[in-house]
Amino acid sequence: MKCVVVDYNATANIYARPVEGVVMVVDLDRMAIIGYRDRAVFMVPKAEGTDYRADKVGPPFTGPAAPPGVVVQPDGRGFHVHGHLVKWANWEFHVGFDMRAGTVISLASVNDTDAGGLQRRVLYRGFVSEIFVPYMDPEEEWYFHTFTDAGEYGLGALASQLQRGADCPANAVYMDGYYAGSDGKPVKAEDVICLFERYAGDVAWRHTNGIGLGGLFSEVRPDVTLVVRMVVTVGNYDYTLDSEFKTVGSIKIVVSLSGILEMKAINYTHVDQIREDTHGTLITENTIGVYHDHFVTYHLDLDIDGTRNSFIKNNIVPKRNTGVRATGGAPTPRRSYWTVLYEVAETEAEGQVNINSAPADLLFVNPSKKTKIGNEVGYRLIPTGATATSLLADDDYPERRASYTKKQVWVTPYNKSEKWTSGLYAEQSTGDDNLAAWSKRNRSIKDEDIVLWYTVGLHHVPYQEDFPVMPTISGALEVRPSNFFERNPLIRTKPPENSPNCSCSIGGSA
Ligand SMILES: [Cu+2]
Repeated sequence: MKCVVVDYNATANIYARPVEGVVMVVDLDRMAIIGYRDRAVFMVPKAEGTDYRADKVGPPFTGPAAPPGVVVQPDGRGFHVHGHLVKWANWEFHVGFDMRAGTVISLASVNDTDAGGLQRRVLYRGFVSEIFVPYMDPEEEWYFHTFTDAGEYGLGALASQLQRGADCPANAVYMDGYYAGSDGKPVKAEDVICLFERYAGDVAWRHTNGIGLGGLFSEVRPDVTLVVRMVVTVGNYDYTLDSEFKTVGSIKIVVSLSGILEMKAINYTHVDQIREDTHGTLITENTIGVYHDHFVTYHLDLDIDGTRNSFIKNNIVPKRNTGVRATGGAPTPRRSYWTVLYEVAETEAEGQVNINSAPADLLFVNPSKKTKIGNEVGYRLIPTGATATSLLADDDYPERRASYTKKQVWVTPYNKSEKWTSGLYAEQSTGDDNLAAWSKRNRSIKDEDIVLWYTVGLHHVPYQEDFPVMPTISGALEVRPSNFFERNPLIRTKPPENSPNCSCSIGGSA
């Protein structure tokens, strides 16, 4: 194992004072240093200003302060936990713990009140398969900083004990996790998962009517959601991993990044001194925050209203108005518009999508089930920011291991051995056991039990605000009902009690 050297005698921020230029190789079996190289000498950054603990940054606490808030649920919690089975509003799902994947959501189904209260399956199983974090400095002390966090360390094994009232709000309930320690003995990971209802002041649907039968009125339904959260601290980085269930039938999957940058010592104290590519940003004196990526890849075994699904690309394509009805146009002043071209992905090659290449709605449908008016029952994928893909060369060693990061979307037929996208043994992987390698078989994905692999990706160029600890930044995806229900499933949701926005006139007719 390669080891770098830091000086943490004068600060709790162990990443802030690297002894740059020194790298060692440690034989973990012999517990011996078998290689040592001191390539160059750099200034060790100062300790002052690196600590982020409350008693070191204050008092006085001169930072911005919002007044504290409270969560009030006058009727109590709206969800029930039976063992690991959770029931809330129109959702039922199972919450599990895995030392490699962290939280595992399985058997998620949504209740369809318009279909007589039928419980309809959405997700068979979903979890984080890998977090790949390659750094962009090719130098001797840095080239090997290309982490596969789940495969090397285990997200569940590194899950942090959630801080009550801070990591999760006051109305949260907590779950423990258990796993086998390195000595084979069971390890209890206390309070590593929390569940809470979120009242964020958002609107599920609304409309203000101005004219006609009802006159002037507003109908508003608040959006209340249920969040399942785990925080994983992988060395310097902290990932908050949320699955948010919405009454509209969506599951929003969010990763929020905080923690501490990996820092490189340098002799410069001002950007004017820098002539060469330092592979990062000068974020404080003598300190470079090194460029890197975060690729968080989810394994989502969707079962949309049943096991056999197909992957549909509704390609959004521009059209020229021909001006002639016989060719699909209209004799109007409009010159262009867009329309949707429906495409079924037959095999895995057609299931690989770079979502930034062309506009399309990506759907997972059950071809054997249709709505009353004939649309295929489905869910669509909605990427929400953070859609970066890897820019590394295909023949670069970390990229061979994580070549799937060239595209955000892969769809494969379910195979029980295909769980870990960088391979079962990610650390030793040479790329022959990863998602891209499996997909080379180009199996059929039409009307099969298929799996969506989605990668949330960020190119992280550090900025000074990321020091000494980084404010949270997020990326997400959502899977949302799309012709799954016969209509808006919230249409018969009762407005809140005593709401001024429930079918009450807010003025006279226009
Ligand atoms: Cu980062």
